[in-house]
Amino acid sequence: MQNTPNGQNYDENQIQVLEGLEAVRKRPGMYIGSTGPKGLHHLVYEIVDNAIDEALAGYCSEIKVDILPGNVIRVTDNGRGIPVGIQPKLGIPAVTVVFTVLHAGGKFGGGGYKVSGGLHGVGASVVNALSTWLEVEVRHEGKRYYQRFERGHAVEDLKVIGETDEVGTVVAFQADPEIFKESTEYDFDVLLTRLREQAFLNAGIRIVLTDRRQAEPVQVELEYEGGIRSFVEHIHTRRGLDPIHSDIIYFSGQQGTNFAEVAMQYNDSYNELVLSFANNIHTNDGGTHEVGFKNALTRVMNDFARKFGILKDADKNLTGEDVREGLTAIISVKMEDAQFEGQTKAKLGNTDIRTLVDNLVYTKLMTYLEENPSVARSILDKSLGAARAREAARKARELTRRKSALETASLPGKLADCSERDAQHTEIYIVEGDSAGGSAKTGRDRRYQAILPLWGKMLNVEKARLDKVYGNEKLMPVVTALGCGIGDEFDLSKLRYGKVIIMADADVDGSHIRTLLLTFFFRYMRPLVEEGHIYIAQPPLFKVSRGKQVRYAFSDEERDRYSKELNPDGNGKVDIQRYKGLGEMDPEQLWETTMDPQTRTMLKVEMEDATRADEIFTILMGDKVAPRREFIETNAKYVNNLDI
Ligand code: 1YM
Repeated sequence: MQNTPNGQNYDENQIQVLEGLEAVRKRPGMYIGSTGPKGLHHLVYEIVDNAIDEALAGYCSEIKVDILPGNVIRVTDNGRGIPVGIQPKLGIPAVTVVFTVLHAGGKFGGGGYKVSGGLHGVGASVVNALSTWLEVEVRHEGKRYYQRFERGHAVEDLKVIGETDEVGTVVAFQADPEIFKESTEYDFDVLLTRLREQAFLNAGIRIVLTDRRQAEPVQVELEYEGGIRSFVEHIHTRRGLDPIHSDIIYFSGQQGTNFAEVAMQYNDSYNELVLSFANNIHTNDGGTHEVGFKNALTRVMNDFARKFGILKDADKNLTGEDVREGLTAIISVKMEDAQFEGQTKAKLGNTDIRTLVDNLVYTKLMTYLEENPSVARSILDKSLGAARAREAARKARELTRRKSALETASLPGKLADCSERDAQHTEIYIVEGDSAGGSAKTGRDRRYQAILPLWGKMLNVEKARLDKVYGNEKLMPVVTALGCGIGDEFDLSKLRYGKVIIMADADVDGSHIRTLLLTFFFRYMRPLVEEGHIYIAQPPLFKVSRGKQVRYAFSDEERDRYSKELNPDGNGKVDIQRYKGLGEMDPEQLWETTMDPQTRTMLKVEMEDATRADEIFTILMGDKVAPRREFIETNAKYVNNLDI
C-alpha cells in the first residue's frame, strides 16, 4: 500500500474505490446500458461529455476525437485541464479521483448542469473500469501531467512528464474485449451522428472527428454557429425534404436556472419529426418539455386561425396531429437537476419546464405568425389539409366497418387462414404474386400458417395520407387480416398472427414490394416493428443438383461450394437452376426451403434507432433522387446479392 500525504483513511478509501470499480465490471449494463455496440460507443460519449461541459463552462473551444488503430479512442480538449491538486478527503490528486472513484465523474461541489438518473453522468471512472488501459494527460500551468490505469486501477502515480505551453485534457483508452465481447470496433457514422448532434446542441463548439484506423485518415469538422437552427436545416437537406417557408423559426427563453430553445420549420411531407433534448441528452420518450411545446403549438394555431377568420365558429379545432403534419422541430432545454423518468430514463419529468416551454412557444410563435402572415397562411393551409384528410379517413373507416359488419365473414376473400387461433403460435405469409401464393397455400402447414396473396397496385404511403390508405385495395386486406387497425387506432393486442412474414422474390421488384410494405408497417403499425413481429422470408437463389442429390443455395458462394461438394472429382455434371421468382418453385420446394420452421432462414426486422429508421424511409420512399442515390451509394456494400 502506498503512503498517503495526509492520512490514515487511505486504506479504507482505497478499498471502497476498488469495490466501486469491481461493481462496474461485474454489472457493466447497469452503468452503460449494454455491453453491445451501444454500450461501447457510450464510453466515447462519457469522455466527450466532460469536454463539452468544460466548453459550456466557457473554458474550452475545441474538442478532438480520434479513432486510432486498434480501436483506441483519444479525446483532446483545450480547457483548464482536470485539476491535479490533492483532493483533501482522499489525499490523492483530483484527476486520479475522477478516474477511480465511482460517481466522481460529475463535478464535486455544484456548478454546471448536473444530470441525475439514467445512464448519464456516471463518467470517467466507468470508462476507466471498462477499459484494458486508460491514459490521461493534463496540460496545466506549463506542465504535462500523466497517469496510466489498467482495468480501472492506477498502475503508477500521477507524474510530470514534461513542459508545454498548451492547456487542456487528453484521455486515451481501449475498451476491454473481456467486457465488450461482441465487438470493440467503433462505427464511424454512429460516432459522427452523435457528435454532430452535440455540435448542433451547443452552438459554436468545434468538434473534429478523425478516423485514423486506415492509412488515409478521414476527418470531419463540426461547428454550427446556427445551433439547433442548423440542426433543422440539416435534417431537411439530408432527407431531401422541401421546406414550405424559408425561415427557420427560432425562440429561446430563460426562467431562473432553466433555459429552453426551440427551432422549427414545416416541409411538404406528411410526417412530423419532433426531437427533444434535456441537458444535451436525447429524450426519446419526450416528457414535459415536449408536452409544453405540443400543447402551445396546438393552441397558437387554433387561436390564430380563429382570430383571423381562417377557422369559422362552426369549424372544429385543429388537432395536435393536424398542426404537426410536415413539422420538423428541435426542443432543447438545459437545467440543474434534470429528472429522467420511465423505463429507459428517456423521458423528462420536471414540471416547471413544461410551463417555461409552453409560455415561450405560445407568446413568441403568436408574435411571429402575426408578423409573418404569409408563413402563417402556408402552415395553416397545410394543417387544414391534414384535418380534411383526417375527416375523409374517418368516413372511409366507418364505411369499411359498416361493410364488414354486413358481410358474413369480414376477413379478406383471398386469405387462406390457419386453424390455430392462438396468435402466439401462428404466422401469416404475405406473398407477392398469385402463382407464388398458390404454391404457398398448397405447401404450408395449415394448422398454424396463413397465406395472404397480394394483388392490385401497391401504394407508397410515404407520399399519401391516411385517407388514401383506406381506399387502397392492396393494403386493406393486410389491415383486415392482421386485425389490429392502423394509425392512432392500432391495437397490438388484437394481432391475429404472432409472426408477420413478408415473402417476395429475391429480385428488384421483390425488394420494392418489401420496402413498400415495411414503410407501411413503420408508418401505420409501428409497434409491430418495435415489438419484433415482422420477418422477411429468405427464398433460395439457386437449386444445385446432381442426380437425386439436391442442395439449395442462398448466395453465389453457397452455389459454388455446393457444386464442388456434389461433384468433388470434377468429372460429373451438376445442374444449377437459378430461381427467377418464388413462382418457379413447386409447393414442396417452397415449404422445404422457405417455410418449414425446422429448415428455413428468415430475417427478423428490428429497429435500433427510430429517428434513423424514419430518416431512411423518408430518403428511400420520398420524392428526391439525390439523397436516395447517396444513401444507396454509401450502403451498397451491405448488399450481398444485388440483382440488378
Ligand atoms: C477529454 C476529456 O474531462 N475535460 C475536463 C474535465 C474537467 C475539467 C476540465 C475541470 C472542471 C472543473 C474545474 C470544475 C473535470 N474536472 C472534474 C473535477 N476532457 C475533460 N476539463 N477544473 C477543470 O468543474 O470545477 C471532473 S471533470 F471533478 F475534478 F473537478
